[in-house]
Amino acid sequence: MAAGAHLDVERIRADFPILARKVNGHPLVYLDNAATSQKPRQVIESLVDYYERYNSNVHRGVHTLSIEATDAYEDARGKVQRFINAPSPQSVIWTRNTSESLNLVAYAWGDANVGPGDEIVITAMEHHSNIVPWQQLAFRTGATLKIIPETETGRLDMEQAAELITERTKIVAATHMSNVLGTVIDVKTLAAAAHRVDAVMVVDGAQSAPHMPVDVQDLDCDFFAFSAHKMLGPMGIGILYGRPEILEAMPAWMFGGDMILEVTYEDASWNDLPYKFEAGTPNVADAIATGVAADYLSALGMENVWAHERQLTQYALDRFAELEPIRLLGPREVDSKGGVISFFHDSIHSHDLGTALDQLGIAIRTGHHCAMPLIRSHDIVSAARASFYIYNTEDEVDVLIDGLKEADRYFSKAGVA
Ligand code: 7TS
Repeated sequence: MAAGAHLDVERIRADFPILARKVNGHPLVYLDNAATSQKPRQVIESLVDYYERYNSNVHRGVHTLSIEATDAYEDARGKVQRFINAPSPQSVIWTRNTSESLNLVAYAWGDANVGPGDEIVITAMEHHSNIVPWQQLAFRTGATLKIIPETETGRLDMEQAAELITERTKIVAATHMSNVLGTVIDVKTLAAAAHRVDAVMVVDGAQSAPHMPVDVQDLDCDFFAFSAHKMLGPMGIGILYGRPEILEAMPAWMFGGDMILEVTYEDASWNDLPYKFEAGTPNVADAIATGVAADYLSALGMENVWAHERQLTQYALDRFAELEPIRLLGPREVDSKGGVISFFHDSIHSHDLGTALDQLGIAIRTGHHCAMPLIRSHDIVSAARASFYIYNTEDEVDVLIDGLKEADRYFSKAGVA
């Protein structure tokens, strides 16, 4: 491990089969981690192991395979509980992804507690998944959506936040880290403001849980949503943490097998937490593999993961300064941002930049990043984005910068830029 290094990146890279791949004749440089992360062999093997050795339905079998599957499924819940320091396994609900977790809160808690004249406060940095469920809740209930603005330097305007969170506020919903700007939001302070007016605090942790230490009890949030696929786990599985007493009081949302206690033709009653919110056969294999992913990250140490990414981001920010026609979105200082750098070229469309980089084996994301209001507020329609993870290196940042210089030269010669 190199001096000053927080992670043994070479060793980590050896765990990720896909990183050995070539794309368009070049070694893959995967810088689209905010969209989804790659998966280590341990996670892939866990999926194969489940289907080869103990695939079975859970919570209903007396046979060995079902008992093994149930034990592993619940064991994984415990791993995720420890990963975010949730107070109990019952407060950890498996969903499909962050989007479903947020919809669950909007429907189950929102429909029961929000009415005409109430206010829902979100931020100007939200992914559509943390805008539209609240907008729809507002339409259904007659509530109003309020937006905490971004400052000139790409941070959240906390003074405005203090003014917008009032006695009328029922829900404050904020991303912990912006998927476009990389800005880390002080959700702990927002939670305190929400609680002063008896509102609930919902945190979209899709971009934070994979990259930094998260302690939901320390944040004092009421709900925390994230996706396994952005933290080395499989697609199709997500997590909703809910404060236990709120989950107890919250009505069920989806109905069906496993979530019931007793059913007659006249009525039905609900199972205990967390099963009340897990209707139907769950995604057992992917839950177990999520536990493996959480273990993988915990073994590295989330402090080290965060330090590695910030170091890499600082390096990238310094190197981006060499690129004249390219402008950055979001804070320029790593003390207030994580490993996401969004940028745009004065005269080359981000899709063209993305395609040019792909020719060199470099994977970035381009477009509106599912955050149209945020992108538009910067008077652009599209941006390019590089986002880092545990296996990325300074050499890869160099490849990106060289690639951008090459694209700039190419399009300039073609008379486009
Ligand atoms: N919230 C944030 C902050 C996100 O970045 C994303 C996904 C989601 C919610 C939704 O997660 P899902 O697992 O339910 O889809 N963000 C991105 C992205 O930035 N590029 O692709 C997906």
